[in-house]
Amino acid sequence: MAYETITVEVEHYVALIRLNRPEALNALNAQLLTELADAMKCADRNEKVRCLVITGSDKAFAAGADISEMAKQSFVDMFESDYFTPETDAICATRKPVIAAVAGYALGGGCELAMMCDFIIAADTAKFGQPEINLGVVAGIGGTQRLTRFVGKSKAMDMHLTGRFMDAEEAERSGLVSRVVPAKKLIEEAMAAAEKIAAKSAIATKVVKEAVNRSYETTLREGLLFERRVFHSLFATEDQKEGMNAFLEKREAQFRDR
Ligand code: CO8
Repeated sequence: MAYETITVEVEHYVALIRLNRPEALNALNAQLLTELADAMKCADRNEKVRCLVITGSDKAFAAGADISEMAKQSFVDMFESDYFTPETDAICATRKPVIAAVAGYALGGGCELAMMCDFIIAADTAKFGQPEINLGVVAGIGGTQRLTRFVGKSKAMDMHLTGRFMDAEEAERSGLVSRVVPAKKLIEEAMAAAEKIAAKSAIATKVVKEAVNRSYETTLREGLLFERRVFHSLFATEDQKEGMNAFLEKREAQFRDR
């Protein structure tokens, strides 16, 4: 598929996907989400990719779903098309680790897209918000659920009910982002983190992702059992032998994803 609203570069086993609709501050329309879902599926299958980074521009990661595309839709249009569900399901189904590198606005669907990633690295210019309330609607691709899990009920209610924006410092303090870096260094830092992940055993990184995400879906007892079983199962891999032998032999591990 040829892309018009995103760009994809693969370097050092990392796929860097840039949202690229500068005229609309990277607002998410059907075309962009279809292309993004396709690019992520391709990256998941591509042996030259071991980690993904999604980013936007200096001004906006994404300023939300495209309001001009949504404005005329009726309930029946939204319901029958199941607007954005197949695309966001595909994005969330990516098994390789995905980092969101956020500068500028991450609003509405943009904030929700960032939260679909495995973790968020924010530039000091980042601004997060769920301002759908100002449009007479609510978040529709995960904001009420994921933001609440990230920052707790009180702050999530505040963000969704007032529509106010959260700056990078508050986002880090609240647990929404894993780290804040100077805007000029955002891509460098995100790529360095991605390359670090790309050097690990790909089996182990996929298992980490499954196990951490499982913590959102299940009870503590079931989650602990799941973790114990996947921990046990990793002892069937060559990468476990390599990782532990490399430590004992005081050398870098060379993982082969077996
Ligand atoms: N949709 C469409 N176009 C947009 C959007 C958007 N979300 N955001 C910005 N743009 C466009 C503007 O219309 C403008 O276009 P033009 O130059 O042609 O007039 C251009 O981008 C630049 O924007 P501004 O001139 O407004 O730039 P400012 O720097 O003055 O302001 C803001 C930047 C504060 C980000 C402002 O643009 C803004 O408030 N944008 C809207 C933010 C918003 O409300 N986002 C939530 C959208 S709703 C949503 O995301 C729901 C998600 C769930 C969907 C689920 C479906 C099932």
